[in-house]
Amino acid sequence: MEKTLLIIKPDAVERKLIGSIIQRIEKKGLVIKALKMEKITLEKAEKHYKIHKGKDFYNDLIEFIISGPVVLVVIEGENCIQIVRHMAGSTSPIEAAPGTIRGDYSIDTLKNIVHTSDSIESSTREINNFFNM
Ligand code: 3AN
Repeated sequence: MEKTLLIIKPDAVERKLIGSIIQRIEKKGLVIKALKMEKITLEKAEKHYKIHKGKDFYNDLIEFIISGPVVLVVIEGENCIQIVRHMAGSTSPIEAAPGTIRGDYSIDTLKNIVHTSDSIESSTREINNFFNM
């Protein structure tokens, strides 16, 4: 069965949005397979965001994702990668539609509440970076 990684980012944890975000996933009918809260290491952050290395926002992105605890969630369900990406909404706060997680909770491109895997290859790589499963 398809799996995806959702990261509830430090801004969302600080703003006490963990429950609201997880509730959306459960209400949708997806299954929470694993869940943990931790402050991720610089090494794991760099591995996770390696495709963005060299971009102008890379250093800010790394600094932000290790700035406080995150909640790492492995979600399972048919087509869950695309479903959870639609639920997260666009990266741009201008385009993130109301009703999506980012559309409802963020006006910032960097501090945008959640990360979600964008393909089967990245979900496998990302889940293996944070979980033994
Ligand atoms: P998404 O998370 O929507 O798949 P990516 O993979 O393009 O977006 O970018 C990864 C993360 O980098 C975003 N979630 C956001 O936090 C940050 N980011 C992307 N583009 C920008 C940008 N132009 N300025 C600042 N931060 C950005």
